[in-house]
Amino acid sequence: MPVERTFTMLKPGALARRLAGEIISRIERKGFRIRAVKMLKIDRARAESHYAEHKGKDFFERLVAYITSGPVVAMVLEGDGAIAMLRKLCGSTKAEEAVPGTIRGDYGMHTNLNIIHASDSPESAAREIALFFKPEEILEWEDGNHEWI
Ligand code: 3AN
Repeated sequence: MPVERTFTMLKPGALARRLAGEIISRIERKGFRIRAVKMLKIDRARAESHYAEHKGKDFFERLVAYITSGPVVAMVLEGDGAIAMLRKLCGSTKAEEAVPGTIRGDYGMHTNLNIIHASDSPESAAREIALFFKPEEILEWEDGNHEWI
């Protein structure tokens, strides 16, 4: 598996429900290395850019309203096959299909109040990382744990 970087974002519901620490802990425990993290409030322009592929869909306005309603925690994560691995840890987009044991399966009842975003491809990961982080905000560091994870 190649080492990949992926982008994730804990959405406003995660902070409002005080689940941010718990979710970050699950991500770390799985074995992802955090390369960058920041808390911010997304403005409409950035929300529309992030979710550009959904513009025009019936849930788009609700999605933008939700994602701009409060702070989010954005992160760059790294690991072997990190993009697919994080999607697996998050679980299905649809709340009714998200299996218990996954983050979405454990913490959500409604698709439109989905609490975590994870990039779905190398192209999305690169685009989303660039939308939220400057290159100098992504830290190169080693913890010596690689052979154990
Ligand atoms: P994912 O976030 O799993 O890649 P996408 O890209 O299809 O899924 O959808 C982006 C976000 O839009 C989801 N995380 C969810 O919050 C919201 N969303 C997707 N489909 C629906 C839907 N049918 N109804 C309401 N919200 C939706």
